[in-house]
Amino acid sequence: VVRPFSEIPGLWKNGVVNLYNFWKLDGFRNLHRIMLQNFNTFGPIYSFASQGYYESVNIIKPEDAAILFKAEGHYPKRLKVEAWTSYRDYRNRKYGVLLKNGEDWRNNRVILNKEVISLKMLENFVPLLDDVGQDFVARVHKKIIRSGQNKWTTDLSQELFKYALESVSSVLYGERLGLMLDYIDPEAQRFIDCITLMFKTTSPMLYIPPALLRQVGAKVWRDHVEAWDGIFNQADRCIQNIYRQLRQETGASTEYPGVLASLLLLDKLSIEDIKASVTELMAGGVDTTSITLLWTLYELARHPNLQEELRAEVAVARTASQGNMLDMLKRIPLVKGALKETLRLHPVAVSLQRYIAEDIIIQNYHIPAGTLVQLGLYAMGRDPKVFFRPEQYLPSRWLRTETQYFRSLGFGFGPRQCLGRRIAETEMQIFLIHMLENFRIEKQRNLEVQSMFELILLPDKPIILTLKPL
Ligand code: HEM
Ligand code: 2DC
Repeated sequence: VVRPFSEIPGLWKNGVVNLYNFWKLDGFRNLHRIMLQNFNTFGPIYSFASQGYYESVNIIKPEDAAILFKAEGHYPKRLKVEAWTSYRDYRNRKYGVLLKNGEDWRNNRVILNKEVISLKMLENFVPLLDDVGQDFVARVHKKIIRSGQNKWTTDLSQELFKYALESVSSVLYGERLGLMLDYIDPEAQRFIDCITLMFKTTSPMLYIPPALLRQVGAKVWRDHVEAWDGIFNQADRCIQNIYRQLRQETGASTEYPGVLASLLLLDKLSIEDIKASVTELMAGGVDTTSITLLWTLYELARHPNLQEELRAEVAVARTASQGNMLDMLKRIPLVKGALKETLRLHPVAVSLQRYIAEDIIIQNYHIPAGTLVQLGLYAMGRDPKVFFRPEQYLPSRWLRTETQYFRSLGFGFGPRQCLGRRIAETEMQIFLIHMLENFRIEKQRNLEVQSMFELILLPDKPIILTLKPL
């Protein structure tokens, strides 16, 4: 017999006690480990209430994820990040595709899909992203020469932020910001810093309502507003710039003009809607890919033999495709496996969530429509019942040997999955190709890095790597 919702094991009702325990465990930074621990305590399904207003059922099994996503309905809805909607309401700015819901979300998303995530756009994106990749490599070579030691030892995160922002901007605006140069626009650097601050200040507001923090004038709310203001101002500048150029242009150019200009010319979304979503794309395109690349370099440094294997695959692909990058990307399955493996062990998103649109049965419990159900992505990636030897970094597991059914979910699933997925994947693949072709990646002995939660999962200490020319 199916058991009722109320019998799901877990931390029911006492939201205040939960929140207090959470605090004691430094929960704001440990959400991923707390979820893991809860699965160990309660089994593959548990409920969690904090604040009373935010109650969810947590699941971990791929088979259960399949049930969840079949019940997501026509207008899939994630956990609402109140800090983000509060800012927009406060400043009277429109929601973009990230924050919209229902019919409005769907209308916008359908049009954005064609310009941002359709396979057809790859041929437009690849030359732009390849240029940025080549410039990154040239920049590293220069740093190596300047060091006078034939190597460069550094925390690459700032360089990767710039690489990621340059990449996503080149696709969005069809032109370069110039972040691979020695002297960069201080406004661009400020944009990068604002995104980091925006994520960091969001996580406490998952548990303490932003409206309250705003009323008492809390620093975290003020910092959050300052961060989004910086993000919107910089994005506005970029958008205005393209808008002006478009109005001055006469004859139709044959060159691909970028996502923003394409959307403006298409004329199917209002300018305000376009601005809102392009701002979200620009902001969503920095920390996500750069941190995933940093984790990947870290894993390659820890596994020198695997690094050689990947290098060999890239060399063969280069020859076979005769330098055609679009073709080359079809010949690097192990590099793609490495990226999936990175997102398994170091996912950007600790969980995926949906408010389910219909009643479902999971682990023999009845869950009514409207419930917030969370898939613990970090916990699933490390579960020995789901992945054979989960602690091992094995890109080849994605080639054939193991089943992949609802296991590769780093970008989410279905019509509400990551809109930037195609850009992210292509940008990261091209980056790894160029890095493997040019440098050996090494790390210091005894460097053990773990994840910490600042809305997205980040390395808990600087990752110092050494790059040596081949
Ligand atoms: C949504 C992951 C890069 C823009 C999401 C979601 C995840 C995710 C898990 C939620 C999906 C769901 O609920 O099913 C990632 C990862 C990235 C990445 C792992 C890189 C490694 C990017 C980039 C952009 C971007 C580069 C922008 C160019 C967005 C947007 C949404 C989203 C706009 C909201 C889509 C919607 O609600 O319709 N991402 N992302 N992401 N991401 Fe990404
Ligand atoms: C954070 O409990 C933990 O891709 C919460 O590019 C549940 C939750 C809800 C939404 C998730 C968020 C988590 C992590 C960061 C995500 C976000 C949806 C989109 C966002 C996964 C798991 C991200 C990083 C976007 C951000 C774009 C934005 C900056 C404009």
